Amino acid sequence: MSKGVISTAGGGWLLQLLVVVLAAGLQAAVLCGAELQYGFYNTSCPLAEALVRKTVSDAFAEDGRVAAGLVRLHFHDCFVRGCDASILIDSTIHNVAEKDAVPSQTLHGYDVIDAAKAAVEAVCPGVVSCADILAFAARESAALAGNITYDVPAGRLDGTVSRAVEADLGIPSADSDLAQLIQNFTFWGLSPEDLVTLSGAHSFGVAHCPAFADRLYNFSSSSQADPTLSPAYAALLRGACPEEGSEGAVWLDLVTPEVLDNKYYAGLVLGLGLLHSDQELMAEANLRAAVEENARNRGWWAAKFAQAMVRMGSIQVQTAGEGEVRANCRLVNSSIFPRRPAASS
Ligand code: HEM
Ligand SMILES: *[C@@H]1O[C@H](CO)[C@@H](O)[C@H](O)[C@H]1NC(C)=O
Ligand SMILES: *[C@@H]1O[C@H](CO)[C@@H](O)[C@H](O)[C@H]1NC(C)=O
Ligand SMILES: *[C@@H]1O[C@H](CO)[C@@H](O)[C@H](O)[C@H]1NC(C)=O
Ligand SMILES: *[C@@H]1O[C@H](CO)[C@@H](O)[C@H](O)[C@H]1NC(C)=O
Ligand SMILES: CC(=O)N[C@H]1CO[C@H](CO)[C@@H](O)[C@@H]1O
Repeated sequence: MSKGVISTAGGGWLLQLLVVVLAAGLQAAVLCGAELQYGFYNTSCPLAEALVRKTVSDAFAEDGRVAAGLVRLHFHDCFVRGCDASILIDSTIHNVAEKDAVPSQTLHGYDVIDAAKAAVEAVCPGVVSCADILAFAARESAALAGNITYDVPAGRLDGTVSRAVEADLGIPSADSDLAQLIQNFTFWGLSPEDLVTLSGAHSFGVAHCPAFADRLYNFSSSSQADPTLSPAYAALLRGACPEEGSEGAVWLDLVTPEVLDNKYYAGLVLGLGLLHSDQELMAEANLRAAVEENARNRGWWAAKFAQAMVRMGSIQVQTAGEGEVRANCRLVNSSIFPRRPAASS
């Protein structure tokens, strides 16, 4: 502590006060703010990430489709109440949970999360949250299906509330136009650029006919199909979904349907976006330029995707306080262990 500062008159005192107030404010922000940490389970459960990796890669070897399922589960988790594993909670006689909402009907991969959780609980019971396991599982999926690797900061707590109506209202629909999509992402602190980057997750996995059939039949008075859809692709899709009520499934990315890569963007440029919400990324000049850049350069997109997944995985996370570490990812208050203590002071 310099004597000079203390003995300086007037402005010096003010300045010092300002510095103290600012520092206190910053410290408060750090303590109250939900900061995730890389290697959060280094000492409390050093095997956690490896066990999730093993479980997901075993499941992937059995059925490669689980990778897309797990990435989508993580997205649906984070876009309702933040990344708190609220999507994993089962409905009860008292409560209809998110997983029974309309946009959740085609979600899958819950069994893989249960298996990963069981493996982790066996070595360190009550320590690793379901929300972190889901974030790790999505990361392993990106590695297995896309050779995209990144570190996942952790420390999320599991929420205790899950309501179907919130998923019905909050998960963006495939019919959304660009303005709605941007609004949705902005609400969660993600940029229009993140919207473009994360939509690249539609480079693997499937969509079922009801998600896009309105683009194929009776689209408008002047056109049977959506004119932004390539006519040849529309014809192909009508074969897969012979009428508006068809239930079949179609790959989201025609070119490399099971690989998480940038071919999705090449498809958008050619009018091969399956969902209206996909093709909408071409509706604005700056975003269209981003699509074209992604289409040209896989590594460039993959690096942005990894960073955007970390940002998505940080949405409204709770690291202390209200949340818990569930023992069973499907059940609230299933742990016999005390809650993680609130951050001190
Ligand atoms: C931009 C807004 C988004 C909309 C409107 C949207 C909508 C949809 C729809 C309608 C489906 C097909 C569901 C079905 O019919 O089975 C789907 C599938 C999928 N979505 Fe999205 N999605 C969006 C963003 C995202 C994001 C940000 C991610 C992840 C980062 C993601 C990952 C996936 C994956 C991996 C699938 C394939 C799932 C599977 O094969 O089971 N989506 N999405
Ligand atoms: C965990 O270990 C890694 C590697 O040594 C380190 O980078 C990271 O900061 C550690 N995290 C915590 C929370 O201790
Ligand atoms: C996976 O990516 C790394 C660089 O991130 C690269 O060196 C490696 O060749 C890639 N592997 C495959 C199978 O594409
Ligand atoms: C399209 O509209 C016409 C006239 O409204 C109707 O008769 C027909 O069933 C519709 N087709 C589909 C596939 O919905
Ligand atoms: C879970 O426990 C918390 C805290 O004890 C309580 O407020 C909440 O109502 C419980 N929720 C359920 C679904 O049991
Ligand atoms: C927060 C937000 O903007 N949510 C919207 C996301 O999109 C759906 C429709 O697709 C709206 O109903 C939500 O309000």
